Amino acid sequence: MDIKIRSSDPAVIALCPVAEQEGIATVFDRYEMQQPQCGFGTLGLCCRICWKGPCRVDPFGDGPQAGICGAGKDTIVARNLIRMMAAGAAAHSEHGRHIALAMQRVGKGELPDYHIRDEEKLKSIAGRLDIAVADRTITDIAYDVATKTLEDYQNQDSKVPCHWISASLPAKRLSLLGKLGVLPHNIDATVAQIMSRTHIGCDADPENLVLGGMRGALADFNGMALATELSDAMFGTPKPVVTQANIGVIKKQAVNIAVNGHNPLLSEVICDIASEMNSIARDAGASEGINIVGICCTGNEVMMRHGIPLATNYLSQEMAIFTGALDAMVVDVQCIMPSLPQISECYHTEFITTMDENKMPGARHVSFHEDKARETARKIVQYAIDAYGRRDAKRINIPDIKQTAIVGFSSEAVMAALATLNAADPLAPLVENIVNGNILGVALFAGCNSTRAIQDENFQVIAKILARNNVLLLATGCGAGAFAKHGLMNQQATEAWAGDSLKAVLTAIGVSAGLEGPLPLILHMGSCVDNSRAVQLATALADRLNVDLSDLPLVASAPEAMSEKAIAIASWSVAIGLPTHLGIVPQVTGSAVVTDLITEGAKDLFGGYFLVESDPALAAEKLVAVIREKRHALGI
Ligand code: BF8
Ligand code: SF4
Repeated sequence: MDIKIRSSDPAVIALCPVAEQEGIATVFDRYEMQQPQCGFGTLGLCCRICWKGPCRVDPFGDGPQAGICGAGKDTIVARNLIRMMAAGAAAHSEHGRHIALAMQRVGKGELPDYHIRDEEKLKSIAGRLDIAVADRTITDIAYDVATKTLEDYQNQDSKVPCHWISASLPAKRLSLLGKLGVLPHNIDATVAQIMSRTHIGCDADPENLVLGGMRGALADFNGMALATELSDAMFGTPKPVVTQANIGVIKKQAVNIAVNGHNPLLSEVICDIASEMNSIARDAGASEGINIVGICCTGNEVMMRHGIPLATNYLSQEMAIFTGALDAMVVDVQCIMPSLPQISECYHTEFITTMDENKMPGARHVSFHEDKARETARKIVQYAIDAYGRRDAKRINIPDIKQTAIVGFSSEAVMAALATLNAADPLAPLVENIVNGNILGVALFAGCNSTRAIQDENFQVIAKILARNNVLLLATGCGAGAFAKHGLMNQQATEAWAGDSLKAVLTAIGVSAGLEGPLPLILHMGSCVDNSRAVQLATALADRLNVDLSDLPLVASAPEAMSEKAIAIASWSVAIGLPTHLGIVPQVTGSAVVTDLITEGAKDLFGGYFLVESDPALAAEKLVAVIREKRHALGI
């Protein structure tokens, strides 16, 4: 197998041969075995919505042009697309609900294992939600913040939009979305409505379906915004921290525990307990104690709050086990490959699921509930220590591949860094440098890895070209993981890749903020739910300039988008007005009507639109052109 064409990550290239030698299939082998993938599915033309199906529409016009019920290609493609948006919204919003319910119980004094670690953040959230803070205890404020947040899952008055979206977007954008009828009033109801209107024999109008999907995507934004903000209040708002990324962060002499998934309610407690159990690990022979490493978005969460090193991102999560030195992988929800427990069985690795609604055959299940969080975490860490004793020294193979990364640029951290240049008006230096062209524009990289691209490659190619063109770069999710692993989130990368004027700005801010050098080339804003951080910054900029988000020289890019969550994110990105690049052709091209709707049609409605380009260099050129167009329209 030519591994190079599957991944640009040197750690993957080093470890795939180990898998081959062991006779264990990886995601890259399974990709090969799926070729050729179904053409109807690729075009979005396969419908399995009822048991008369599956039905497929012939894309060349020769065979059937409608399913058995009469649904044509436009209906089928639109229904398939918006069901994916609904699933993404459900996933992010379940995560958010979990955090909100936990915060409500903290407010009631029912969860002694959790606290409000960032009281200032909680108070600022309370202010945004119109909740009084004066002369009140932190727990009372937390209870009210959580309760008001949960109203976004309960409100039945469709004329009253969700609190969080109302508190997060510029007034101009909210007014437009309201006029288009796509402001969600209730996350659960919005998701349920998409499922209902796509049932057989319901909404068949592609435009109406896509607009319904956009409301679902905006519900996704609402769910992720509340998840991010409440997590910050409970676990701390990220600040810049120096750490390392890639598989070389796994240590031979330590009990290595990978936390994989998404929700900080689990990973935060594992980190706390691990630091308390170091001596037990040393007594078991691990001279370096316990080493927690992160994978996927949980990796981003603990990396930005605690500087925990990142082992890898989505597509290479299996590789951590092939090092032979991973003693446990602890997972919660989302983007966890079902192959992992089977691969763990070939090694000494304990694979532990923790959420009762997310079990996997072959895994050890340790049911995690917030009221017994520390006790459960202790049990999990002990399983890892026990597994350490079962390691096979001959199978240990940890490629010494890792890069320094400076991470943790929450919008508060960005504002704090800017405030060192202008305390009275922190946004002023950013605005001035955008207006004078030192910063050409801003690009937010988000989303996953996909086997449809060479892992991490699109991210790197596009980012380097944009940086040369003086575009300020932000990143979240597995995109952020890609940049961290490939050494693009450190100061050396700024020296190597930033255009001259961007470098000067990043250096002025970095030096003044005490980093003794420039800010990193790409600012790490967190996990996937943390895309709301970038929107917060963009909203501040738009308000400051008295324009809408669609007027700003701001673009988004998901060069390796894969999951339903990524589809939801990319869709709300369009809905809030951003030109949004996809490096993977979406499964909609079987319908010219839907394809036009989400590209040209969306531009007329929202200002934002999908820009599909799978060649990364061309994509970068197109994004630079879009940014220049936006500048021109603003007269700057
Ligand atoms: O939420 S970027 S592969 S891990 S979906 Fe998944 Fe995609 Fe990674 Fe995080 Ni986001
Ligand atoms: Fe076929 Fe219509 Fe059923 Fe879809 S809903 S599977 S197109 S009959």
